[in-house]
Amino acid sequence: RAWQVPDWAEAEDFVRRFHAEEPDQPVPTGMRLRQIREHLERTGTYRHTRAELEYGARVAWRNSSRCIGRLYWKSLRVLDRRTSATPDEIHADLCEHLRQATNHGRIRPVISIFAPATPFRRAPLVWNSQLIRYAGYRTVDGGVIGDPGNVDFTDAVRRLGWQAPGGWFDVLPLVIETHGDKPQLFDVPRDLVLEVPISHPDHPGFAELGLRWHAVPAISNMRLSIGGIDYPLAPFNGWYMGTEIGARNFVDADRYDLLPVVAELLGLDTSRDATLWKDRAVVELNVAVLHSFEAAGVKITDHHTESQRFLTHLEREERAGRRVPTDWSWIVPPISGGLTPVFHRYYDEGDQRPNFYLDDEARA
Ligand code: HEM
Ligand code: NRG
Repeated sequence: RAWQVPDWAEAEDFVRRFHAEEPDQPVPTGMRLRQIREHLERTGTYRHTRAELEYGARVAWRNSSRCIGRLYWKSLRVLDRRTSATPDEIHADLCEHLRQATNHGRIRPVISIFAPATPFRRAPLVWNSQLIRYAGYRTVDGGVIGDPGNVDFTDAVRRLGWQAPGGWFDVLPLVIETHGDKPQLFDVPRDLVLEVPISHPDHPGFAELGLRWHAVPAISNMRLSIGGIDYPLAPFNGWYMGTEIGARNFVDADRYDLLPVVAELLGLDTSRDATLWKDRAVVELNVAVLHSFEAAGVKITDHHTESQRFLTHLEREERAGRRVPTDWSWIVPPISGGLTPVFHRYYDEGDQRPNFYLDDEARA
């Protein structure tokens, strides 16, 4: 994505909002606005203060209309990494991000913000969609070993020289690109990847499937946009909602596609759809995911609890006089939708900034 001159109106709107929500700034609003305007005219860009950066990142989360976890938006830890320039520095910062986020299972929401796009320098990029993802390998018979969702990315890192172990849950290397140079590969140190082996409280056979998942979902391919400035590399994480793993990653036909395997383990009648074998299997899979994370002491949430918390968030925001743009089709969980309160109502829609954006430029 080519660099763009930050829009003055967006910068002004952002700073005014920031000062309105957080009064007691050391510099008066008018003075800060004049400063920004002058920088924009002289250099074609401006630089956020740490306080602006922190507020901007938290509000970008608050404005993420697809996120059900927004009740905690104020607790986001912001790591200012704008001066990290080389792939080695960036890799060290990403490792530190994972360390602080994982916190031995007591997961903390964290965002690391790297250099923005400016007229003088291209912003650094990470090609991975998340800091931790499992490789997927196409087999000769047309099947896949590993995560089918990451087959193309896995091909790309192999072309860059990655020696693939060829297993079902191989953590992919990080691909870091700076200044548009050839990207560099880095392994994620094993001790920074907390994983949970999946077992079921009532079905011992479950553990023998050898399933596992990583503790921390850390999205690394979304652009953070604050006050007209783009931060293409700003990986963030919270913790998982069980359904993301138990109803999507393990279940989608173009992911691990495990319902037939689970149904066989449970001895279900799979001869016709109307036996509801898929529904029964998916529920037990979700029981297993929540049970396993809890047993391992890794923070996770279930869709009932999180739906209720999201409605609490809506109430709080309403009381503060703010709109909460919300995308019904992403907020309603992929199982038992109608059993959760988020199903039974309508929401404000629309795009409020700061926010996170997915650019569909092909990186792999
Ligand atoms: C999406 C939960 C933290 C930003 C989602 C989704 C869930 C979720 C269930 C839908 C994912 C999907 O269907 O693939 C949570 C929980 C959190 C959390 C339980 C715990 C604290 C965060 C944080 C940020 C964030 C810290 C950013 C600072 C987003 C964004 C999306 C999203 C931008 C949309 C992603 C996309 O378009 O692919 N979240 N989230 N979330 N969340 Fe959160
Ligand atoms: N469904 C994806 C992760 C998307 C974001 N979910 C979160 N975000 N919980 C998956 O890996 O299954 N977060 O920042 O916590």
